[in-house]
Amino acid sequence: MVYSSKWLFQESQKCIPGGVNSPVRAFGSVGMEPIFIREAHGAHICDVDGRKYIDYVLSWGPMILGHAHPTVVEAIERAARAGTSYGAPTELELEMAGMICDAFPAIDKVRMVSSGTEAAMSAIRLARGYTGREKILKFAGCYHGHADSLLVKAGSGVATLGIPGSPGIPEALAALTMTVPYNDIDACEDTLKQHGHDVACLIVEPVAGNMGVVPPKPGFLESLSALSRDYGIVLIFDEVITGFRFNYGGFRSVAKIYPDLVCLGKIIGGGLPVGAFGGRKEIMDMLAPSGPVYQAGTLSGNPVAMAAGIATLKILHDHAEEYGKLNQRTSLLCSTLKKIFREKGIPVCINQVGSMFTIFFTDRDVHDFASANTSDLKMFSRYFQGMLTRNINLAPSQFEASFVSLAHTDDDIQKTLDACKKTTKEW
Ligand code: HOZ
Repeated sequence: MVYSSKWLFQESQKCIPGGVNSPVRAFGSVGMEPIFIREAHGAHICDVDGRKYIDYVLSWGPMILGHAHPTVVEAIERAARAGTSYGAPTELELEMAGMICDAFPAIDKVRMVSSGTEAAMSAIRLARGYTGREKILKFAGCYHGHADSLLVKAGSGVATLGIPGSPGIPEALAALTMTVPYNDIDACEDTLKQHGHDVACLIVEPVAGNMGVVPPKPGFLESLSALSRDYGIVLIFDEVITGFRFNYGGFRSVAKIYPDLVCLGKIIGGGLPVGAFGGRKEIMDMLAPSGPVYQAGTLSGNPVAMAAGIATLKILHDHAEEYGKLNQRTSLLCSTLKKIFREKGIPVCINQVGSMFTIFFTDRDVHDFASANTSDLKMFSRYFQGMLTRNINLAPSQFEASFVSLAHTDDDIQKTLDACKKTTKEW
């Protein structure tokens, strides 16, 4: 029996809240119902209705090699045949930790967890435990997973649903989270002048990806680093999306900045549920069992997930020159998209960093959450629908990033540009 996406969504809503296991997948903000996926290979994803799309969601970032890469699948199969979980340490965890420490100069020690949310949540607890302070500072529109302290003025699904936070988070806890606009170093400085000595950590996406893609202004991250040092604040770079995305390691443009902690996820799991947080030895050694800050997980460092992640990282390491081609291919895609919109007189701001990009339907420069919100969401929906109809699967929300993988070919890029021409022709 072959079920349609429509039928599966109806049935799913009876037993899964909203019919999905993560809100943005419901396609609510783009006025559609979700496509249910049957399988995916390389740059292409197929739904249960028999349609094949060029995929720019890529599982929200992890599939940088493309879907079902044979080497990764083989590593998963081999690991699974040896047992899927032991709840005891393995050699694979050591190998993964070594690879991460080698790739990130700021990371002396790393702890594996099962998601990016868990990584950020644990990093915050560690920063609080290390400093003995309770307040945290984040940037409006940045998203660091859905832990209680972090769902304040958050991006991603929270921005997509247009809500400021979430019921269920104690006010007393939310009050400890302060927010300032992304890229606004003056606002950050002012806030720290008042509260700096009570702030445990400053958490930031070095390239924001959850209010759509927003690059840091020159000097922004360097200034954050200096401010953190002045006030004895733990600086956390959330590289869940950006880690291994632009080059083998962290966001290269800030190579001279050493954050105290780094959160990772997505690519390091090769498509399996993995997160990690790591950093300076002195801070990491505060974690149990070396130190008093408690953090644990039955599936942390899971052998199958480690095998998928290691296989992915090895390929990236051994073909690091491919990053340049990937970033160039994405630049070509974005510059030609810009041209198509310009010729049609449709104002857009396309933010692209390496192989991630977002199209904002605005005549403004998008540099923070307020300017991201100037985008015409109706236009975005219309564009999304037009592209999906033409078999191009983009991130189904204005406040997310789309990604290009190493499996995307020139032909895929050309087909995407043709679809854009056809979509905007009707406008
Ligand atoms: N919030 C995730 C992307 N930033 C979406 C995850 C999902 O729906 O799979």
